[in-house]
Amino acid sequence: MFCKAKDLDWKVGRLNDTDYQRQGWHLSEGLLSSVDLSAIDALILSEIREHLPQSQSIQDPEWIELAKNRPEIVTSVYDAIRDHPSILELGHNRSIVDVVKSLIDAPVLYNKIPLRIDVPFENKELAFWHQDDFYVQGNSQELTVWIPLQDTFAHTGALSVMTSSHSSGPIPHTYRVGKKSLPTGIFHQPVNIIEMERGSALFFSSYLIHSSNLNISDQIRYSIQLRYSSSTAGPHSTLMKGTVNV
Ligand SMILES: O=C(O)CCC(=O)C(=O)O
Repeated sequence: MFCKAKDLDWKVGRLNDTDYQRQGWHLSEGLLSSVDLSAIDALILSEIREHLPQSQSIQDPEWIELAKNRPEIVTSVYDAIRDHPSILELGHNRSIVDVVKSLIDAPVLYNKIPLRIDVPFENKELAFWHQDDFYVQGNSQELTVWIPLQDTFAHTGALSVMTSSHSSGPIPHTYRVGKKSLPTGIFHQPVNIIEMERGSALFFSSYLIHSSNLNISDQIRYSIQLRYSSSTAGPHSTLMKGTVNV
């Protein structure tokens, strides 16, 4: 059973009382078609085939076994597809950009677009609770669009969000663990795990506190994180490889 967020009526323009404004996040179900994602599927599959030529899909069971046992191969697939034009292209997808335009003024897309490959039971790259703003250091009108390439249940590692936490604005991330930093003293707030079908996209404020969950399924969890900034809300981040108009 997937989370059924009320669909934002973005077609009529920017509204004052939207779920995005109240919750700090908006789930747009069925926003993307298979065609919208097929270039990225094909890109990943072509890199998988460099290591396992007979692979039939990005969820090929043999590939998943190889990925579990040989993390260096996952890293090499990740490195080979990083910054590929078809990932940047998704950031210009009309359906996505129309929603972004309904949420922030004069958006631009950051050129740094991570494509995560989360192998079952691998915890090294899990993102602990954080605001993207802490790491991106952009202006106050920035948002992330989180797009899974497969149905993503809680057990696949669906994202957790602390609903309405964006309304606090930027908060200190004072607890350090490795390269990551977490806020403290905020965990009394309600948390939702956003289960998503392939084709859905989650839009959330860069002030929304959120975290990864461990993928304990038998599938690889692929996801793309597009980030947009507003051209009218102050300087953009200098850490995100520049911006492009959408
Ligand atoms: O995909 C994930 O698990 C974490 C993504 C995330 O935290 C982010 O995009 O800011």
